[in-house]
Amino acid sequence: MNYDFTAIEKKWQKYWEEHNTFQVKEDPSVPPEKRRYVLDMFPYPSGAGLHVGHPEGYTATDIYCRYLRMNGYNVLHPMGFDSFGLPAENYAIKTGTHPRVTTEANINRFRQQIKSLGFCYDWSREVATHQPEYYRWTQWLFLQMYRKGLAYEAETPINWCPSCMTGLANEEVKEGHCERCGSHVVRRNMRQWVLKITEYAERLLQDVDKLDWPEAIKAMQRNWIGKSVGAEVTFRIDGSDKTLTVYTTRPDTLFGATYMVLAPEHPLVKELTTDECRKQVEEYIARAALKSDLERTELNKEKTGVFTGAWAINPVTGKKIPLWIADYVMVSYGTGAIMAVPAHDRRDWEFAKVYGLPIVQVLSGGDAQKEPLEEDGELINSEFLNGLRKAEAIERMIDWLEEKHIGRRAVNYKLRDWIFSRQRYWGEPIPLVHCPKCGIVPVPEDQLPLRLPEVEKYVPTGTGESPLAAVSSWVNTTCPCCGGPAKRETNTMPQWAGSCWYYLRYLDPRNEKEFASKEAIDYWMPVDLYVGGAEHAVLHLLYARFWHKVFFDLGLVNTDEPFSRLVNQGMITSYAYQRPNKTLVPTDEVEETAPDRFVERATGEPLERVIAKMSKSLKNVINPDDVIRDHGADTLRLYEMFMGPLQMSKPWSTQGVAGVQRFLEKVCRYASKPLTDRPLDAETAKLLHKTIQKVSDDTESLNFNTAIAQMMTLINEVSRADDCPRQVLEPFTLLLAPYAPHLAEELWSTVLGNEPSVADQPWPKHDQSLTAETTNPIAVQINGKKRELLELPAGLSKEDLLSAVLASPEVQKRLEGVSIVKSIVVPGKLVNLVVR
Ligand code: ANZ
Ligand code: ZN
Repeated sequence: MNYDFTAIEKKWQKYWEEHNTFQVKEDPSVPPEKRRYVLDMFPYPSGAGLHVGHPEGYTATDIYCRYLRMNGYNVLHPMGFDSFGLPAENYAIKTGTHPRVTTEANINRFRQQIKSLGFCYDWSREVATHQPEYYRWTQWLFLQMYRKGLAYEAETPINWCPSCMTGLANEEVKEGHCERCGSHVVRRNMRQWVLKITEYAERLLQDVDKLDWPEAIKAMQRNWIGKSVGAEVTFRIDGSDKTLTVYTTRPDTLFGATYMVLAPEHPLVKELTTDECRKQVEEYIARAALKSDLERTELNKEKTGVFTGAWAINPVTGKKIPLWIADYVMVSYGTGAIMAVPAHDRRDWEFAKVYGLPIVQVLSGGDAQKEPLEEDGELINSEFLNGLRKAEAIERMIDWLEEKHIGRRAVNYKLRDWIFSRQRYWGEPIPLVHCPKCGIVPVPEDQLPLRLPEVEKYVPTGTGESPLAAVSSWVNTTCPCCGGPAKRETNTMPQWAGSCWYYLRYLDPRNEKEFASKEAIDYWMPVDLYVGGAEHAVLHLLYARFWHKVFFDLGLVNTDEPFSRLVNQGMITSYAYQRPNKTLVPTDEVEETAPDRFVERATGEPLERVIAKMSKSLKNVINPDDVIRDHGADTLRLYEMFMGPLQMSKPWSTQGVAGVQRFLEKVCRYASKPLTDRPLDAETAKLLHKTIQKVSDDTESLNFNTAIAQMMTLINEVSRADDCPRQVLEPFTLLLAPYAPHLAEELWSTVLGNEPSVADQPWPKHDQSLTAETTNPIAVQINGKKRELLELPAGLSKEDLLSAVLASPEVQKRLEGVSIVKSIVVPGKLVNLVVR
C-alpha cells in the first residue's frame, strides 16, 4: 500500500462529514458515568490563520475523545470561534472593511484549516461569539447579572491611551504602553460598567482547592485574588477632628510606625494639606496621574513623595508622625493609606532613606538602620508586646485596638471589580437604556439581540464613548419603561464576555428560547477536561468561573464550577540562531556547515542555536498548511504529540517531522505484506498485548508521546516477518485510530476489509496473562524526602525506571514548576530527584 496521504485524508474527511460520524446526541440510555465533555479553548480567528500551537491542544483532545468513544463513552467535543475583538476592529479602522467581513473570512479559513486535521468535532454545534444568535444570550446573561445587582456604573480611573483615544483593558497595557500604538498609557476617570467580581472573591478563592488544575495555575488564581488578613487602624489627625484609617498586615509593628502615607488620589488629601504645602502636593498629584499602576508599584524604583504639612498621632506611642503622599500607595487597595514602618517594610525603608524619616526598630534580628528586617523576630521597643513573636504580637495588638475602639480585624483582596465596558465598536452592545425619568432601564428580553448597528467610522471618538455614539438613529430610542425619549448605552462588552459562557452554548447551540436547556446542561456539565494555553491562567479562567458561579446562584446551571479538570499544553517553540552579542539572525540567513554548527551566511560568523518563540521576524514560523501539504495531517498530528509531554514546551524540528512520516510509511509497507490469519508466536503476542496495555494507559493519562513510542517499537519488531498477520494489524489499527485517524480508516477498510468507521469500533483489550509481570515497589524521593511509592515492573534498566517514574502522573504533579537538576536511580529500589 502506497502512502498517498493527501488522497487518504481527503477521502476520510469527506466520509466523516457525509456520515455525520461525530455528531453527538444527548442519549438518555447512556449512564452519567459514561458521558464526557472535552473542551478546547476556542480560537480567536486572526488574520494570520492557524499556527502550530493550535493543533497541539486540539490533537491532544481529539485523541482523547476518539479513545473515549471507542471505550463506549458518549463524548461531547465541540469547536467554535471567539470572534469579537480588537484586531478586526483595528483592521477596519485602517481599511474601512467591516469587522464582520474580515472576521467571517477568517473564520472560514480557520474552519477549513481545522477540518484539514481530521478532528472529531461535532461541527453541527459550532458557535461564533459575534453572531447575533449567540450574543443575544451574552446580553441576556449580562441582564441577569445586572438584575442581581452585580453590574454597576461607576466613574473609575482606567487606562487611557491618549493617541488611540480609547480606554484599554489592563491586559491591553504592556509595561505601561498601549499595545496598539506604543503610546504611554495614563489614568483617566471615566464612566464605566463594572461587574462585582469582588463579591465572589472568597468563593473563587476557596473553590480553587477542589479543582483538578495545574498547581501553577491554581497559584496564579490565588495570587490574583490576593487575600490578605490584617487589621484596620484609625489614627487621629493632630489639631483636627478628622481621622485616618489604614490597612496593615502588621499591626504588631505599630510602635515602629514613624510616618503615614496617603495615595495621591486619597479623598482626604485636599482637606489635610496645609496651604504652605498645597502647591507641591498638587504638582505631585498631577505627575502621579501620568503613571500606570505598574510603574508606581515597581519594587526597584526610586521612591518619591511630598509632605502634606499635616501630622497624625501614633495611637500607641502618642507621638506626632508626619503625613506624606506618595505614589507607591494605591488608592484602590485597603483604605488607600498606610502606616509606614520603615524598619520592617522595604518600600517604607527606601522611602524613609530618601526623605530622612526616622527608622524605629521594633523586632529583633539585625540592624534596621542598615536594611529592612522583614522576617519574624522578637518584639522590642514595644511596651506590652515586648518579648512576643510576630504572630502572637499581631493577635495581642488587634485585641488592644479593638478594646480601645480604634481598630479591628480586616481582610483585603487584591482582586478589583471587573471593568466591563469598552469604547469600541466590535463587541456586544450593552443592552441598557438611559432614561432621564426612569434612570437605567434594561432592554426587554424579547427585544434581544440588541444588534450592533452599521457605522461609517470605526475610529474611537475620543470623548470616552464608542463609535456607536455617532449613530444617532440607534442611540436615540424610547424608554422601555415610560415610553419617553431615552438614549442607549453606547459602550460595548469586552472581548472576554463571549468566552465566559461559550461552553454552555455548545450544549444546545440552536436553542432560540434559552441560552441552553436545563436537560442539556444536566446531561453534560461540568466540563470534564479543558485543554488550552497557560496564557489564560487568570483572565479568561477567572472570569468564566465567576460567571458560572453567578449562574449557579441564579439556578441556571447545576454545578458551581465550570471546568473540573484543566490541562495546559506547552508552548511549541522554535530554534533561533544567536550572534555572540545575543542578537538573533533570521533563519533563512543561517547555514549549517556541519552537524550542529551554524554560521551567518553573509559574514561566516559562528552562531549559537537557541530556543525562541516562533516569530515572523526570525522567519521560523511553521505554517500547519505547509506541513499538511508536504507530510500529511496524520504526520502533523503524530509529530506534535511525539515532540514530548503535552504540558512541556518543546522546539519544532523539521527532522522530527520527517521521522514521524517515515514511521507511517513503514506502517503502510507492513500493511502491504500478505495478510495472513496465522496464530502469533508467544513473543509477538506478548509484545502486542504489552503495546495494547501501554497505549491504553498512556492515552488515558494523556501521555501521548510514550504511547506513540510504544507503537513504533511494535511496528519495528513485527515488520521483520514476511507477512502481516491480521491478529497484529487489526488491534494495531485500532490503537492507531485516535492518533492517525485517516490512515487507520484506510487500513481498517481497504487492507483489513472491514466496515468503516474505525472510530466506532471497540477499543482492544490486552490479555493480562500475557502482560502480567512481577512488579517492585519503587520509592520516589524528591530532594531526599520520600514522596511516592510506585508499583513498577521488575527488572527495569536505570533509564527505563527513571522514565517510568517521570511518566507517572503523581510524580508529574510534584514536578510542576520545578526543574530536575540531578537524578539518582537505584534499580528495583528507589529514584531520588534533585530539583530546583
Ligand atoms: C505596616 C507594615 C509594616 C506593613 C510592615 C507591612 C510590613 P498585602 O500583604 O499585599 O495585603 N499597604 C496597605 N495598603 C496599601 C496601599 N493602598 N498601597 C500600598 N501599600 C499598602 O500588604 C499589606 C501591606 O501593604 C500593609 O501592611 C501596608 O504596609 C501596605 F513591617 O502596614 B503594612
Ligand atoms: Zn423612562
